Amino acid sequence: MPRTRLANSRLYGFIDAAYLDGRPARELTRYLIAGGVDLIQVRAKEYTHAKRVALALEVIGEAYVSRVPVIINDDIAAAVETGADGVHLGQEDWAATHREQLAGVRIVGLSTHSLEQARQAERAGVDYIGVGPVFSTNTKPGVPAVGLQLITAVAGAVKLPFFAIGGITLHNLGPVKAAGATRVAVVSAILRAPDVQRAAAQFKEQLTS
Ligand code: 3NM
Repeated sequence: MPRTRLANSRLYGFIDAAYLDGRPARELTRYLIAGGVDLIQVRAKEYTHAKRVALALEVIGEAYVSRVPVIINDDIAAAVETGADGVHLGQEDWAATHREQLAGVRIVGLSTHSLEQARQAERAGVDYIGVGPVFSTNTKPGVPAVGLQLITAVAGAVKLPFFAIGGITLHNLGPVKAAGATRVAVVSAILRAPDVQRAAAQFKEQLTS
């Protein structure tokens, strides 16, 4: 994926196994894409590798039609095996990862929770970062919020594309944008919405207007 495409991305959507609630991943993927997400992350923390691969293949099969890139959370082997566009790593996984393991991976994203981590990620040459959790969130319970100040600090100090993440809803998107974010990653406010496509479209509309 060319860097410009990543830079032009605004809305990062998820297929998070914890929020499927029995719904087919393919159908949710279609709704996300119809709503305008620019990237999709497959996040299945509790799944076995085999189950994660199966889920990723469903999402990739659907997203391929629209050429929306699919990123796999944490599981580098799953990203390579499925031909996904990239992998997203947390700080601990990143620290435990040898660079050669990422050789076949086109896009590498990293979660960051401080200005120093964001700067380090930029120096390390990752393709994008997440910055959060901006607000406390049930999707990542027990993790303290970093607040809007960190968004402003990262926006002023880091050139890498960054996605604000964590507790972002249609109601607080205004302040998140005002703090300096042009891109957001959203799990529950889209997947728990009564109409997933509409919720994604509303985020996209607010991010592009
Ligand atoms: N990563 P929701 S916060 C997956 O700060 C994730 O790195 C975070 O889910 C980080 O949109 C988060 O439901 C949860 O709050 C995002």
